[in-house]
Amino acid sequence: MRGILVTGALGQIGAELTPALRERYGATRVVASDLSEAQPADDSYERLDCAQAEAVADLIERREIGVIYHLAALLSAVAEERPQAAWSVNMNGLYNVLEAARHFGCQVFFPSSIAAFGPSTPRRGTPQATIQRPTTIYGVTKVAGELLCDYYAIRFGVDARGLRLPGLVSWAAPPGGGTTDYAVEMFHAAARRKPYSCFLAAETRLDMMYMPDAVRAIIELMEADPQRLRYQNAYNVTGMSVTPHEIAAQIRQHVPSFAVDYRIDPLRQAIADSWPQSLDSSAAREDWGFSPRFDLVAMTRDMLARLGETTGPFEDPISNEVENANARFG
Ligand code: NAD
Ligand code: AKB
Repeated sequence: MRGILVTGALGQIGAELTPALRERYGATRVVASDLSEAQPADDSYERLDCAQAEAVADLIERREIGVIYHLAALLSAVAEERPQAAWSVNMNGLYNVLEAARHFGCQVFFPSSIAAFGPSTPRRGTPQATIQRPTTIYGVTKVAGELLCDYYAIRFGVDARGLRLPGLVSWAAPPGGGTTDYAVEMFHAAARRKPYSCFLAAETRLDMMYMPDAVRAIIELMEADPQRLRYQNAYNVTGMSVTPHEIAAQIRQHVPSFAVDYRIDPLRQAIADSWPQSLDSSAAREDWGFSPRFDLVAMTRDMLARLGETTGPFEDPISNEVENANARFG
């Protein structure tokens, strides 16, 4: 059995996808890689800068890699601050991975994003095939990445598959500098009984998905029967369509004292305003059975429970006071 390589494995997705792959395919088969110099005692991790073509090809040959989950990228907000670096990492990194995949016959997973759409895209029920004219450098690299994967599939027969992921909410690792990070930050603040200043406006509606659904979708797509994949690369997937106000209200079901104010960051607000509000994921459902399990209610319950395990038992001082008062006075 050839190995499995995860690039950008120390990021938000890699922190949960890598253990899931190890559990499913065997710990020794999965090589995690990222920029960090960290050297674990075993050979489960290798430092790899994806922008270095020779290093990518060398690792894939040396470790006899057959499948690549290519997660390394700069996310939307960071990319907008450093557009040249974003082009280098997101585009040259993908090109190097696809070239190595062509040479060594690897299957490739490429995560696209809701950012691959732009202001001229229909914002509600955004179709699988529609206008893609993003106005961010991150979105430009995602559309170009989708097209490059298609090209390598058609021209060279590389089995390159991908999802257009919405904002992902998770507890295991912090998000890496995106526009949807506010959702994760809100849960962390609530779990620490802190107020939160949201950088997007209260009514900004975007697609989101809980990480366990994203990890399952990635693995299901990669294992899907290729004959059934009409699109192969860049399937729309989503778990919920929510606003900061709605997430905060759901958190208050568990933490009644949770306070949010809105201090809008014009850069990230402009990015969010250019993205879809609700993706149509019917093609993913029909072609390979995509079916998310977490809605806002289930995700909120699970996030707060998981964060409670790391920050201590989940207690809200104000709701406790109310409960104590009720207990005292009947
Ligand atoms: P992240 O920022 O948390 O992690 C990215 C990782 O890539 C980091 O650990 C970073 O060190 C690494 N990296 C950066 N430059 C590198 C380079 N030159 N070579 C090797 N590694 C490098 O990102 P994430 O949230 O885990 O996202 C992974 C992928 O999924 C990205 O392509 C992102 O665009 C896509 N995606 C993420 C989301 C989300 O909400 N998290 C949504 C849609 C798409
Ligand atoms: C970001 O906000 O940049 C990411 C994404 C939706 O691609 N979370």
